[in-house]
Amino acid sequence: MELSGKRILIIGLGKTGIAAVRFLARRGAEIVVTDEKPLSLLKEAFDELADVLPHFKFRAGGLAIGSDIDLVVPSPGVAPLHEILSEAVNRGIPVMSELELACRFLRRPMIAITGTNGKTTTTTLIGEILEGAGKKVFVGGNIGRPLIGYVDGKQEEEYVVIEVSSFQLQWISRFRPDIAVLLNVTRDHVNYHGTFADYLCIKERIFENQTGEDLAILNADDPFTEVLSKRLASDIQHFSSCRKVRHGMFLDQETLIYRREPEGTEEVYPRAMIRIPGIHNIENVMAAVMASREAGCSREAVIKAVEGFKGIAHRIEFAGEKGGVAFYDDSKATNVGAVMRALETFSRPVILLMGGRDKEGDFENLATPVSQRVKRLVLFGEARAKIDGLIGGLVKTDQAATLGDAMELARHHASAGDVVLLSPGCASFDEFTDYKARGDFFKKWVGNLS
Ligand code: UMA
Ligand code: ADP
Repeated sequence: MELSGKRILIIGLGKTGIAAVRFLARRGAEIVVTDEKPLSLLKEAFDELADVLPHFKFRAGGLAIGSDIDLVVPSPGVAPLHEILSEAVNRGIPVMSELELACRFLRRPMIAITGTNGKTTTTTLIGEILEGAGKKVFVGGNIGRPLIGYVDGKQEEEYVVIEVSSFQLQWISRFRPDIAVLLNVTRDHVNYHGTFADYLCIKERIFENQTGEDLAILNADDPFTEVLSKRLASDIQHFSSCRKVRHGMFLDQETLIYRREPEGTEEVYPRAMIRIPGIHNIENVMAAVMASREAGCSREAVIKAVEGFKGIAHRIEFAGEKGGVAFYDDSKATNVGAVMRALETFSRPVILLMGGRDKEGDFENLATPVSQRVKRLVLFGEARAKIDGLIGGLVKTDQAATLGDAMELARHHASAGDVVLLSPGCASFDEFTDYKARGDFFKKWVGNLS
C-alpha cells in the first residue's frame, strides 16, 4: 500500500494515534491529526512525538474533516456513529482502522483473540505458551501495544498474538488472522455500538476474510455459535465446558480432551494443570491450548506454560483473608457476563460489591445467580439505584455512595466463611481513573484491615 504523499487524517492522539503518526511519518505521508481534547491536555502526546513534530499538522478546534483528505484513520475510541466518520463515508473518503492499516504491512502469522470477556487472559496465556515453546512472539493489540507500532519495526518474531476489541474491528476490510478466537459474546459496549445486534455483528467480523486455510476457534456453549459456524469459510474448531465436541476441545470431568478431524487424533490434558479459578478460565485455557497447538507448540510445552500461569491482576484476584473472610478483586468485571462467571466460581456465601458507571448493562440477568449465591448485595456509585431497582429485592441489599463506603458495609456484614467479591459489572469512571485504580483501592483497603 502506497502511503507516500497521501493526506491522512488521524483522529485521536492516544496510544493508537501516537503509534500511527510515527508509522506514517516514516512512510512519507502528509499527516493531519485531530483530537477533541484541547492542546493543553495533549502535552504528553506531543512530548512523545517530539522527534516527528515536523511531519504532522495538528488541526485543533473540534473534529472536522477537510476536503483534501485521502484516508481517515480513527482511534478505536471514536464511536462508529461519530459525525466525522459519517461525513467521511458520505464524501466517499476511505476510513481504515489502525488494525486494518497495520495488517497491510504485517509479515508474520497472526493469532487474534476477541470476545466480550477473557481476551486479555487468553492472549497473555497464548503468548506465554508460545514463548515457553521457544518461539519469539509479539503480544499486543487492545492489551496496550498497537499493532501499527509493531509493523513499524523489524518484525523478527515468529508469531504475532493480538487482543482485538470490538472497537478495533470497526473499519476493517482485509484483516485476516491465521488463527482467530471468539471466546464469547454477551451484552457490552452498547452505548458505543448503538445496539447489541451491532456489537454482535462486529465481533463476527474477525472471521470475515478467513478461508478454509485459516482456523476459527469458537465457543460451542455460546448461543450464537451454531448459526455463526454455518456462515464461516474457515476451518472451525469448537471448545466446550459442558458437552463433547467432534473437532476441538472439551472438558470431561478431570481432563480436557482435544479431538481433531479428519485425523481422528485425541490428546488428553489434566484439568489440574489450570491454576486460575473458574469454569470460564477453563474455557480460556482450552482456546489457548488449541491456538498454541495449531501454532506448532508441543503438548508438553503447553502443559508447562498453563501450569505456570497464575492469572492477571484484577481478574478474580485473591486480595487477602481476614477473620475467615476471603477478599477477591475482580475489578476488571465491567459487564454482567463477567460478574455471572465470577459468581459461578465460588461455593462459599458471597457478599457482592457491584456498581460504578452503567454501560447499559443487563443486570436483570443476574437474578438467578444472585438469588442462589449472594448473601448480601452492596451497591455503590452512579448505577446503584438502577441495579437495586432490577435485582435489589432478591437478597438483602445496601446502597453506598462510594466504593469505600460499600467496603465498610461489606466488612460489617461479613462473617467467617464468607467471600467479599468486588465484581462491579460497570465501568469505573464515575469514581476512578480506570478499573486498575478501582482494584488497587480495594486491595489496599484489604491490606490495611487490622
Ligand atoms: N478521541 C477523540 N474523539 C473521540 C474519541 C476519542 O478525539 O470521539 C481522542 C481522545 O480525546 C484521546 C484519544 O482519542 O486523546 C484516545 O484514543 P482511544 O480512546 O482510542 O485510546 P488509545 O489510547 O488509542 O487506546 C486504544 C484502546 N482504547 C479504546 O479502545 C478506548 C486501548 O484499549 C488499547 O489498549 C490501545 O488503543 C492500544 O491498542 C483500552 C480499552 O479500554 C484499554 N479498550 C476497550 C476494552 O478493553 O473494553 C475496548
Ligand atoms: P477482557 O480482556 O476481554 O476484558 P479479561 O481476561 O481481562 O478479559 O477478563 C475480564 C473479566 O472477565 C474479568 O472479570 C474475568 O474474571 C472475566 N472473564 C475472563 N474470562 C472470561 C470468560 N471466558 N467468560 C466470562 N468472563 C470471563
